[in-house]
Amino acid sequence: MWICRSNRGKGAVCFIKLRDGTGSLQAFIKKGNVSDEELEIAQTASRESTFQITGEIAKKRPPKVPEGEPLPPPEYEIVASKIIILSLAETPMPLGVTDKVEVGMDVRLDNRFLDLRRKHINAMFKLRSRILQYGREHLISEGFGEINSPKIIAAAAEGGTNLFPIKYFDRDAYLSQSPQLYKQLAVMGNLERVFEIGPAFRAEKHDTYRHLNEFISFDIEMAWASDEDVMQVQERMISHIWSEIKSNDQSLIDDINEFRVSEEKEPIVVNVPSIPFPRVSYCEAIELIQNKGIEINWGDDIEAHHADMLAEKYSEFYFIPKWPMAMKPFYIFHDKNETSATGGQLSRGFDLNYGRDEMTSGGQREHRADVLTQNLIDVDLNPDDFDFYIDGFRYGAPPHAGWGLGVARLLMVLTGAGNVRETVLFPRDRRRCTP
Ligand code: AMO
Repeated sequence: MWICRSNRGKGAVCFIKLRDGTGSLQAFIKKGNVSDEELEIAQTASRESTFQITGEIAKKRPPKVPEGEPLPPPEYEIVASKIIILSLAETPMPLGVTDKVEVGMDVRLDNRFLDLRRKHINAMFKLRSRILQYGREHLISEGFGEINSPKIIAAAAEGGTNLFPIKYFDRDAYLSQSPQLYKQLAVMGNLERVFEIGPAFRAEKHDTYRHLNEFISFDIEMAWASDEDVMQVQERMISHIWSEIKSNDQSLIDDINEFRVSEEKEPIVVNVPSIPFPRVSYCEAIELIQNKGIEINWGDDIEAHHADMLAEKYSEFYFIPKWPMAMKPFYIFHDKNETSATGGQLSRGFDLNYGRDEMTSGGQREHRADVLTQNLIDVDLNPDDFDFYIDGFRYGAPPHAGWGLGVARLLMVLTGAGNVRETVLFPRDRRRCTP
């Protein structure tokens, strides 16, 4: 166990507070029970040193309580008979584990292994694991199977400008921006419901609280499905994740709240979102933002400061379906038969937002090889670079749909963390590629 509180006691006795992943415990160390050398080690060892302690578990002496008042439940301690020091921690530490930390995010991230020992940070990453576990469980219960697509690729899925080039033997290749093309090819191969949780790389020069250059994308792809079908999969999955966390992981939320309260921040409450989530179509969203007196035109992107206006009405999860085709990638289905006033310019692409922040993009896909080829030409991509992909649609192709969800952003809204760097173990941004 780790020493987490300074040693108390001099002379013949000493108390140390220990912790490991199962909890914390006081050790009572007394001259005579252990050797003089062991007693000295216990009295002088630095915080965060690790020990192996053998001894007997005993009830601690109960605290004094005013007459007539009930005693609190008994507490236990270990009365040590043998102490082995496993590793002495160096001093001073770059940041404290049990004290209030006054250092900035860079120092914390440089020393992430220590930062992680802090209770609320540790809880954050346990919750991250739960999100993935409950998400996986839910999709498997709906008949999805997990796939893994290559991360070394030769063609851009999400536009050619934000690729990280790499040398692949004697040719050029890139780090994958998303599993998009491969999850679709898996569906073309009769794996009708697939999901993937894997890294995506974007060479974007953003420096914001919600962009990283490497992030984990939680993707699905589903045959015989429309945009509406996969939005429903997503809302069921998110609602399941929230409900499982509420039922099973309140202690992790409590650890985060203990810290938030100490920082005078509102504690977080896990409210299971009711389904269906609201749908605010792109056209409605533009109108709503314009009605708030904010300048935005049909065809503009809905940026975070625009979404602030939507968040006044929709503060939690809501979908924004039916984006203009011109704003969506070539693989999205262009709904030319859509008969609204937009003259057939809409697509079956959607986003999921939580308040101001985008969590997901998705949509129904174009499944006709000739239209896909034209779509590539329309956005100045060379169809020859996409032969391996277009070929997948030449021999029968089911209509299909899917989405990609940013895991770090979902954890950010669950835990009230104000920055995705908080929710990624070792974040990668423009300035950071270590540790
Ligand atoms: P998109 O590019 O919108 O769509 O990405 C999907 C989701 O991934 C998250 N995300 C990011 N998170 C952190 N840093 C970034 N730089 C970053 N970029 C994206 C966001 C976003 O909503 N192929 C499509 C998905 C699909 O249609 O299936 C895609 O990748 O939460």
